Amino acid sequence: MTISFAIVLSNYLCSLCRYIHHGSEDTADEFEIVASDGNQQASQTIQITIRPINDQIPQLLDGLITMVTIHEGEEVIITPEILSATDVDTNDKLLHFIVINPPKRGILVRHGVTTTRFRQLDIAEGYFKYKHVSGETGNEAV
Ligand SMILES: [Ca+2]
Repeated sequence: MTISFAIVLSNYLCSLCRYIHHGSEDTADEFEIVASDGNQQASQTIQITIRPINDQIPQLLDGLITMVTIHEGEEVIITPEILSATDVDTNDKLLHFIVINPPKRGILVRHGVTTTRFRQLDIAEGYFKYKHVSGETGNEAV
């Protein structure tokens, strides 16, 4: 852990003292100083509480299933093994997904309603599905 702590001394007076957080996800820090008159010393620990901000990008998990096979007219529950993400500064269950390229031969359903937006919690609870609705597909996968 690197802490940037700048002290500018001018005529033995601290005219500019700053604590600069290095951007980690740690929420607490501290440093100790000593005041001295040249003969005696008194020490003090300064504790810093760092309020986290949402500045990290969500990441899709490695090893997700990228192909699912169903029969015509069937539906499949999208499970966490198919779609799951994590974010170091957000509760993973509260992550939102937005479909930017919807399926052409089916619909995405959340809690029984067609949608293009859902939460990871919907996936965890089994409320997000793909449903095939376009009829005959022939022998080729779609
Ligand atoms: Ca984030």
